Amino acid sequence: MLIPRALQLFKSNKSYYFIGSIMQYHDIIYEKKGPNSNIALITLNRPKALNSLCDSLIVELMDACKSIDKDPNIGAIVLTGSTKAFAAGADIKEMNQKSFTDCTKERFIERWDIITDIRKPIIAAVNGFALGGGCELAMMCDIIYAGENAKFGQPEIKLGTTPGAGGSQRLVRSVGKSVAMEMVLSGEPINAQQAKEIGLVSKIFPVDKLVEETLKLAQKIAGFSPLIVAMAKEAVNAAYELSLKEGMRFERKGFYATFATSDRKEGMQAFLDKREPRFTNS
Ligand code: DAK
Repeated sequence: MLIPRALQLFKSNKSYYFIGSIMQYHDIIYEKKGPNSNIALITLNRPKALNSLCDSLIVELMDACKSIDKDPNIGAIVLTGSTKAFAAGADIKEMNQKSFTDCTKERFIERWDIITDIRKPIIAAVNGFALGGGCELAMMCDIIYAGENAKFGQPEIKLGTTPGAGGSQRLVRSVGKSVAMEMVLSGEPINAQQAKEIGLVSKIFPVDKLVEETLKLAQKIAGFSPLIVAMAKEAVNAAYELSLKEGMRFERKGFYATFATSDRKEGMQAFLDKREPRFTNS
C-alpha cells in the first residue's frame, strides 16, 4: 500500500524495504505504533548530517504524510529526529549550489507546505537542534513537545540569507514580534525552557522519554473521533487566517456541524450513560 514516490525517484541508487509495520524510506523511517498500529511515527533519518533537510528527505516526508493522511487506520502522526538533532535546517551543501534562477525555476523546496495541508494531527517531538528549516518544520506541526536539550533557532542571518519556510511568519504568530525578531536578526537559538515560557512548545520531557510521551499524546488524540479531531484542528488553524469575528463565525458553524455527526451523538450519549464512547468516524 505504501509505495513512496521517492522509491521511484531513487530506485536506481538507493534501497527501500518493509520490515513488519516499518516502511523504510531512505532519509526517513515510517513506523506504525500503538496497540492498534494507529499512530504514524516518522523519524528523520540523516543523523550524520544532523537531519538537515535535503530535497530527497522532503520528497519522502511529504510522500509519507500524504499516504498517512489517506490511511483510515491512522489517527495521529508523530514527527521526530535523533536525540542530537530534530533537524539542523535545510541542507546547506545542497543549497549552496543554487542560484536565484534555480530557486525560482525549480520552486525550490516549495513542496514543504504540503505538511500544513495534512488533516490529521501531527505532533513534533523535538530533541536537540531545530534550526532554520528544522524550526520551521516543527512549527508546521500542530503541537510541539521538546526534549530538555532542544534548541530552536533561525540562524539564516549568519548564512547571509533569511528564513524561507515560516521563520518570519509562523514564528511571529506563535511567540510575538519581539522574540521572533530577536531570533531572526541575531540568529541565536533559544533553549527548551525559553521555548516553553514563550509558548513555542507545550511540554518538555527528558531526552530519552520524549518520543514515548509524545506517542502517549498521539494515542490519546487518536482515541477520539477522527472526524471531529480534523474539524477541531481546522478550527484552531483558522485563527491564523481569519479576523476574530470571521473566526468566531467559522468556529460556531463547525460546532453546529458536529451535530450532523453520529460521533457527536455518541459522545454526549456515552457521557449521560456513564460509559466510554464508541466513535465510528461518522
Ligand atoms: N546542512 C548540511 N549539513 C549540515 C547542516 C545543514 N544545515 N547542519 C549540520 N550539517 C552537517 C555538518 O556539515 C557536519 O557534516 P560533516 O562535516 O561531518 O560532513 C555534520 O552535520 C555535523 O555538524 P557539525 O560538525 O557542525 O556539528 P556541531 O555539533 O559542531 O554543530 C550545529 C551543530 C547545528 C550548531 C551546526 O552544525 C550548525 O550550525 N549547522 C547549520 C545550522 C543552520 O545554519 N541551519 C539553517 C540552514 S538555512 C525554504 C524552506 C526552508 C529553508 C529555506 C527556504 N523554502 C520553502 C523556500 C531553510 C533554510 C535553512 O534552514
